[in-house]
Amino acid sequence: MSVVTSSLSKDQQKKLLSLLGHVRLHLLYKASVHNFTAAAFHNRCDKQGPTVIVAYNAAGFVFGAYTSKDYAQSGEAVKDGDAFLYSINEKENRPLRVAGITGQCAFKDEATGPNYGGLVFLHEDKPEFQSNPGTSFNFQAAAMHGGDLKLTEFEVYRVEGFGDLLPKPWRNIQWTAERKQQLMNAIQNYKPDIKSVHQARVLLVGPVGAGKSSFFNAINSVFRGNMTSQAIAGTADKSVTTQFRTYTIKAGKGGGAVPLILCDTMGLEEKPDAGLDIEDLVNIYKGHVKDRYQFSPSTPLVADAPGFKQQVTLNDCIHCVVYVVDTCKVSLLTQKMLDKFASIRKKTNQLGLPQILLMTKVDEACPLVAEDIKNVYRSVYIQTKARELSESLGIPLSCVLPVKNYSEELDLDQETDILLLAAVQHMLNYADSFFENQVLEDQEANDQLELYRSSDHLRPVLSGKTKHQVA
Ligand SMILES: Nc1nc2c(ncn2[C@@H]2O[C@H](COP(=O)(O)OP(=O)(O)O)[C@@H](O)[C@H]2O)c(=O)[nH]1
Ligand SMILES: [Mg+2]
Repeated sequence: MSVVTSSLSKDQQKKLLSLLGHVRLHLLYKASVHNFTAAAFHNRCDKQGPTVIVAYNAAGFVFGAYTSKDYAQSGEAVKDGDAFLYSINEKENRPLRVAGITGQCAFKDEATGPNYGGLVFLHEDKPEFQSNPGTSFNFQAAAMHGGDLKLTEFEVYRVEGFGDLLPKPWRNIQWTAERKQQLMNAIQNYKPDIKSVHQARVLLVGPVGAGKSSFFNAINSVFRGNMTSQAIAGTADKSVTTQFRTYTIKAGKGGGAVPLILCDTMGLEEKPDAGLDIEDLVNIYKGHVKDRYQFSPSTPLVADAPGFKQQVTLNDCIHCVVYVVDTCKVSLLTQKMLDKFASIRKKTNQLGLPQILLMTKVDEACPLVAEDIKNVYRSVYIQTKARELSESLGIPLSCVLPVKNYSEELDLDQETDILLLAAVQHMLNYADSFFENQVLEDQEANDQLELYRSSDHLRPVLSGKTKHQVA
């Protein structure tokens, strides 16, 4: 009996796995061997759990669809927040990944070939597919398959290993009481590199309900040694937080302030006139927004309003931006929300602010993590979601930090604390890199002044910046 082998090259397989995470692919069906018919496909691929379709055309495209659901010829439209279309191209290092249109089904589970709306395979039992961008999935036909609608090969693989634990964690964490104490000491004794700055100011940005307020509460609880809920957390659809709040953290009851200020904002909403406004955000970055300023999405803060702080120093500015995303909702982030993130990232990059991505609710997202938080860096699911977020938001994986905030618990837990504290330490390290840049910029500005003093040329205008003031 001949063995059916995969047509994927090593490079193609690597790229495909980069979309799926730490999984195994088991070839179920190969059309050139088993026939290009819907019946042959269903015979081998029904009720197999998560699968990925790999289609090939003569134009050199390798593309297809992933679904976490079964094919079962039920006649139903199947919803699957995890489903996506993809395309791998030799010339592109990064595969194209297209998430489904919100509210639309991933595929029609019928006796036909796999029908993902945008891509319909084995149409009329022929080695062909139909391309309908805009149905269930939005994509550019040229980038997906190059417009060549004939299939040279068509394979389906079972995706195995989701829900597994990695043999080795992808980040090493010491889960000991000593480590917790070490992290607490390091954070409490933190000193910004610039003498005039007293503490790192970290801004939390993200959709409503992502866990921004809960993160502050959790960190505050860790330092207090008991559960606190100073920032109001909630579950309402619309932003519960509508004020700009800056929170200081005390080390123990009546203890000194930890050199970290966490700033909590109104949530991001996808509609243009709702949620945090980008102009307001820039004013926050520059330190112009006063504590307890009441946001109004339809009327952003203007320079002469009472909530606007005129005189600002580097102390008032944001030193590190933390995007907060609910791990359970990673696959459900809409294009509009991703666009909002992209425009915020662009602005934040322009201002030279370091950025971190916090993935909250890892306990809700993965039962293995709910069972034991120490599994956070061993859960295949969490790793996959971290990669997915890093890809879709364009943030390096090294800046993605999964955490669990306290939500229903009455008592603190050492391991949860360590994960939270490690995230804070990262934020302080990133704030440091911002301070380093400020020192360098100042130095450059001074050097430039010196240069012009010692010559007869006109003095340059130094972008209107005074020392330690951000334009
Ligand atoms: N299980 C779990 N629930 C969380 C976590 N973080 C936040 N929550 C819950 O999610 C809901 C929204 O959180 P909130 O902090 O108000 O989100 P915000 O709108 O970003 O400030 C609340 O009910 C929290 O208790 C987490 O890490 N794990
Ligand atoms: Mg909030």
